[in-house]
Amino acid sequence: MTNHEYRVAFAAAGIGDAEIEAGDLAVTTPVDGTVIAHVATCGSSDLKDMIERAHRAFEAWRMVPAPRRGEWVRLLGETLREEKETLARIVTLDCGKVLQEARGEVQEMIDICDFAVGLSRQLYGRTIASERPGHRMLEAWHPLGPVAVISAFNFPVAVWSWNAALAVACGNPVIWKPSERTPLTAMAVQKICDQVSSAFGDDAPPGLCQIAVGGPDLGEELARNQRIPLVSATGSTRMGRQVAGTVAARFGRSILELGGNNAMIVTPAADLDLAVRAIVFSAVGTAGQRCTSLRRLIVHEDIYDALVPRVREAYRKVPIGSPFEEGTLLGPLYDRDARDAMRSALETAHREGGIVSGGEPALLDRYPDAAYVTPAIVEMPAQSTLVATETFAPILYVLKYREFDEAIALQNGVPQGLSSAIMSTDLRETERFLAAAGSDCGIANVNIGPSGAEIGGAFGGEKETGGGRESGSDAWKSYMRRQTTTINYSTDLPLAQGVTFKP
Ligand code: UN1
Repeated sequence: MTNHEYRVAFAAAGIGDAEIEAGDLAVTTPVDGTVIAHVATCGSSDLKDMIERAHRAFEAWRMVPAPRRGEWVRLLGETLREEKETLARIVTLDCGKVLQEARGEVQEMIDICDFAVGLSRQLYGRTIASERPGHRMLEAWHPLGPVAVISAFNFPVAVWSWNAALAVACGNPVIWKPSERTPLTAMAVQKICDQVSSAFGDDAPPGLCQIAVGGPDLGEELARNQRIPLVSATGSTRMGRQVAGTVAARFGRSILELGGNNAMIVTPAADLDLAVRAIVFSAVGTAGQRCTSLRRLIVHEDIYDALVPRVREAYRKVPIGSPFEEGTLLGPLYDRDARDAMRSALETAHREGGIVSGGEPALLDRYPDAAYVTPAIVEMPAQSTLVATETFAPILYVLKYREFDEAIALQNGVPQGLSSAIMSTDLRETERFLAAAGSDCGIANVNIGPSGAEIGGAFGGEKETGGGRESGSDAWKSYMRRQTTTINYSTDLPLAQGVTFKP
């Protein structure tokens, strides 16, 4: 896109020239590596005002009936449907993912809105049998308070939406600190939220959804602030460790979605055609920059020579190009630092005896300032510290196994525990993979790759991935406080556990 086309895209999203010219934060697009905007960042006192506004919003919003709150989310979903293409183009511009995937990301927002609308009528508590005569027990779920969402550049809008759609339906305002790399997408979403609030009516309080554009200091302030009962953070394990510590020190709650180092086991019973497709999508898609990207391929020795050359061949054919061009499957890495990190990982792999193919810079003539690469496959002699480290790039480490238990041990033998997959048509193998002694990850897939989860399931993982769950299933419970109630409708006061205490 040309400079003029950027402006057209911003204007379509309601972002005026003044908002992209005056600010202190330079925004670079990974598409060609040029600076496309300067946006204003949020100062510390602005953030305090925001938290105050969020509190006032909370006092009003928690009293709005949940199904009515769901109506706000319904309108958000409707508006996103209308704005899907515009927003997808800004996502591509901001983070560099190919347009098809950017559209998928906006679709993921729409899907979670639909889910949360239904949820707004299903915030069920239980009734519980009381051990005392003439007593009734129940539990209710109440709104929690302002929720801070800290998101990463690679899913600049979907992660916010998983949190925000649930939070708002559950009665909580949201303060969003997007990655400082992708503020434009967040600004476009904020316009949509403002539009939704005005269409909704007067019972949408100002400050229901706000964005705080800026660096890690803002995230730290949100983590420290006693008035934010829940911080949901997506990003590196290093960031998560910091946020978790700060939030825990004040007894706040956090949802952490941190690094992944996802593996796929391919057994002799695998459908290899399916395996090749699943591998290429999950290892090369989003230029290997998903938390769920496939990074480790654990292949049985009997099919190793049938599979690995096919994957290598498929890699050679992957169309690399501008993420705006239809047909491109591999767009740029976020920036040249990411490419340097990829190169350094490949050099280490080579030193460790890995056989590296691919991983070279690409399209240097056309985009000298961007960071396009060819996807890399590395046949590794062992699962070294390097393999156990998440490098955010399209690098696929390939390991060989003989016994099934060995494959499971390799799969689980890394510090991260987000997603995992097995390719096999053998029921015994797939069930062992899914059993208690199988995959230790939050997500365990059979005959699909580890990435591209639907919103209906809870999303998140174990160990250094942080343990949080967002999105579907009962993840909503993290956004509410549970209250257990016992009601005595008798004329006596029997005590629990049969205790007698009569003065
Ligand atoms: C992420 O990379 O932070 O399962 C999220 C997936 C997507 C979400 C990825 N639905 O790959």
